[in-house]
Amino acid sequence: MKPYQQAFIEFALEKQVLKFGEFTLKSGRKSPYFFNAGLFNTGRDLAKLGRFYAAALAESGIAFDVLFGPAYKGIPIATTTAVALADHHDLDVPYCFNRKEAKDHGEGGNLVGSPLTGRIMLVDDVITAGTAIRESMTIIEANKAELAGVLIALDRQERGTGELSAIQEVERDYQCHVTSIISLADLVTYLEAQPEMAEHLEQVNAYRADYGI
Ligand code: OMP
Repeated sequence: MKPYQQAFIEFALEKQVLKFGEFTLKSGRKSPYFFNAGLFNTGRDLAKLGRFYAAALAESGIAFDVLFGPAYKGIPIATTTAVALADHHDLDVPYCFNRKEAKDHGEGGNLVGSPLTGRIMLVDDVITAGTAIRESMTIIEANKAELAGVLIALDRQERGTGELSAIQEVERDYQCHVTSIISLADLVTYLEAQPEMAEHLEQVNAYRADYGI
């Protein structure tokens, strides 16, 4: 695990974005942990979050032309990532987001920001079943753009409908790379080094045995 990944786990724990307990996921699965990116909810949090996304993007080496943040949760993520790329990586990258409601006046259309053209890097919080990504693909395809990759904060590394993870299904279906700041494997590595978190580790490992890939 890279130092920025360890720092990201500590940041998520500190902000209670990452919590242990009993949670019911969108899929109906009962999970011993949950990642709620909405709790990165101050200006400083958002600035810091952007730096982690930008670091993971630089690390991935995936070439892209435009950052796309799907409504709603992808919007602040794409914005802060674009700012961090400019401030910390000397990269001035165009970004764009969609609105969920169609607009029939003003500039029209459902996209705001840069045109959605070329190789698109989609940024979002978490992928579990991949539903949100599939919705975004419809928008990207309608604009005749191409999905270069997807960057999320946490890869839960869970099985999707079959033996592959939801993320592996997205990679197969759209021929793109999906990358994350941290994965469940990184979280397990972190927990293994924290003796006071042994109980959480045990529950996460049991969950992983049931639903992991
Ligand atoms: P998909 O759109 O099915 O991939 O699910 C992603 C959504 O799962 C997120 O937008 C959240 O609503 C939710 N989620 C989390 O935010 N964090 C988690 O740790 C787990 C989930 C989830 O319900 O699976």
